[in-house]
Amino acid sequence: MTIEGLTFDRLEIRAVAVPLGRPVVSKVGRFDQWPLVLIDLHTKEGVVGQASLAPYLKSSVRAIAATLEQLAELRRGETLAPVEDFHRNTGALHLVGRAGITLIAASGLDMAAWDALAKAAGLPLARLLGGTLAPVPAYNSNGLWLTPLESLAEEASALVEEGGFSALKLRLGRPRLADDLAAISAVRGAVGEDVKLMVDFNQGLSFGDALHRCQALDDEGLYWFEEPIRYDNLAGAAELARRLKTPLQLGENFYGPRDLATALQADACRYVMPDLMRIGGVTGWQRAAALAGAAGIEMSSHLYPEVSAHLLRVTETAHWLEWQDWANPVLAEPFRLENGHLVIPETPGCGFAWDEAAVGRYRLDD
Ligand code: SMN
Ligand code: MG
Repeated sequence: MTIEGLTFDRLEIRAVAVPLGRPVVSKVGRFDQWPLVLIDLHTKEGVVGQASLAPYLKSSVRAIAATLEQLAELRRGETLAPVEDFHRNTGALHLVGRAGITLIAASGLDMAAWDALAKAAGLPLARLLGGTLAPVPAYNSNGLWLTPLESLAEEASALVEEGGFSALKLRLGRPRLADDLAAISAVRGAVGEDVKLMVDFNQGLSFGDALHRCQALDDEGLYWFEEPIRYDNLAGAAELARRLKTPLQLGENFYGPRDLATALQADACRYVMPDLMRIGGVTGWQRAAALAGAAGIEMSSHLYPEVSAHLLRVTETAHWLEWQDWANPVLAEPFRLENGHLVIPETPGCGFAWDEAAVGRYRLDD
């Protein structure tokens, strides 16, 4: 099969809500289940490109699916060309905005199209993009939410054990500084000084509280401070970045590579961590990676570990993969972890397929 030969036929969109091993308890909400929109992009040649979107909220599933359908209608019968399609898809929806659901739907289609191209080429995506499949350094982000302090030590040890991890993410921003300090000390006591601790405030603090809280935590040896304040307050982030020693991390809410450029121009952060659903899928990631690379800023991933792993292999300033096992319940063969690294399978495309029986079990009503 030649990769020029793929023709967009139709999209199959199914929504599931999978159980979470550890419920997400964070400043962006509490989630016991994790909704996923599964995209199967069928081509006339029989290759099927697959991707998923994680909209956090079940109530957003319908709007995303409707937008995907609308874009599919425009692409039907055309040759798959994700870079060109990305512009046409976002352009088709710009009257309702270039971010939000426009970009989420375009990102989903883009990831599915790249998966199809890589499958047609018979190559894992990282290879198609010019890289190799070496294991990708990951931190475990599967727990350490804003849950009772007493549970954190045992959970931290279990999280390290899950894949021989050398780095974990802990959520902070409890009402009292003393409780954030107690959370850090519980985790440190359990896993020791050598395990890196990324901490995430999930935009939960006002600027003044963030300055006070982060200054008080600045000598705790934390690896990064993630999103202390609202993601769109870049001037505030820049001020925090100037006044703190611990590197500031932003990026899961960048809508498109231009948001990353704007954050770098504002000196708003030391590190970046785009999310494939918002940065613009594979196409958007590669542009973001070029900007981060040119600026010498290290780039990590947010969610979507199976696809992000491929992209980190071709990212000049690749940093850390955020590992979450949340999609595992619907994957036929979940990716393996080895010594704190995610192992990319030697399979064409992104290397995953749906477990159809599980999809049936977790399916949300249409
Ligand atoms: C996060 C991700 C998904 C749900 C809640 C919180 C978090 C992260 O910001 O960086 O993992
Ligand atoms: Mg975060």
